Amino acid sequence: MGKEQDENAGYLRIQDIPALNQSHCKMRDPERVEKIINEFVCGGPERMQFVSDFDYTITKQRTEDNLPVLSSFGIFNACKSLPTYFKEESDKLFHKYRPIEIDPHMPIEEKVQHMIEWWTQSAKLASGFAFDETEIEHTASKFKRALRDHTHELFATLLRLQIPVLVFSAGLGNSVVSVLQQANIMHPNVKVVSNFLQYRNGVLDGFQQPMIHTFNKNETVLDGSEYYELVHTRDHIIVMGDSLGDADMANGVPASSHIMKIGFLFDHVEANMEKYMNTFDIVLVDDQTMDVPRALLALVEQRHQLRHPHVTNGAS
Ligand code: MG7
Ligand code: MG
Repeated sequence: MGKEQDENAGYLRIQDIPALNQSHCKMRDPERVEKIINEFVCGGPERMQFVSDFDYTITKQRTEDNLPVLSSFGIFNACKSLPTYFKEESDKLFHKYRPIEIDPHMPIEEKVQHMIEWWTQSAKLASGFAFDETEIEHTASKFKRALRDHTHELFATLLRLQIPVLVFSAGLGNSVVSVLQQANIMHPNVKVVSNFLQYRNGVLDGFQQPMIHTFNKNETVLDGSEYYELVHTRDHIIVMGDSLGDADMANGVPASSHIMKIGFLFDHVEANMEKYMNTFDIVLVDDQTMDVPRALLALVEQRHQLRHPHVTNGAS
């Protein structure tokens, strides 16, 4: 009887979810957020998937000691054995193309051409010399300290609930995997889709296909893949990112899906606020933790345990 009552305990309210009532947690449409949470909770973990950006989403935008956090490409560029011209040329490309990437006025279609050029030239630059990947591991080991607070707990919950996790990065996959591995969160339910180094005859030969750049970073590039097969029936999706383009990562999933988009905003808060509010369902201002996504999953897990006490909680 008690169980039945709990199960019908009714609609969850935003005001009863402390993580969503923090002053830095902003929502354009709290009713919509509330509705999606209730869909998630009713559907249970088996309908959920989790999609996250890596750079400055899994890693922090700001660390306590204010030490800069390198991006996944940055970790590669910091490797000591790279040819001297590499860093110079790579910086030149960055200074040419980065302003285009974030230009608020240029239309996306026009940007795409430039981004393809950037990633292509970067791949060419990373070609024709020997490179030992353990160097990436060495640099990456310093950046496991830069993961958002409670990232371990988040990934442990996702594993416990067997929710597939896609870490989607237009950066360098080798660095992403290395950081996740060294932080012990590269669990079997975690898949990294990104740009990985390619070798030919023992020397570096750019990146493997398909190229993942800022504007094709969405589930359409997964079409027909093994991962797509795994997740295409999971229509309850949490998407997390720190850039506006990250909100599109779930494009390509069926239109009937329920998607909760969480955006981490840190730089130029005032100038960016309106766009972030219009793009993400939840905007977290200078939040260097995983507490909000964890709170959502905790609600899903609680209701799931009430329904299936024998499945998820062997101890009780
Ligand atoms: N980004 C894209 N490319 C490069 C590169 O070759 N070097 C460096 N340092 N950064 C690059 O995490 C993805 C982000 O990395 C940047 C080809 C872009 O700004 C992209 O959004
Ligand atoms: Mg990012």
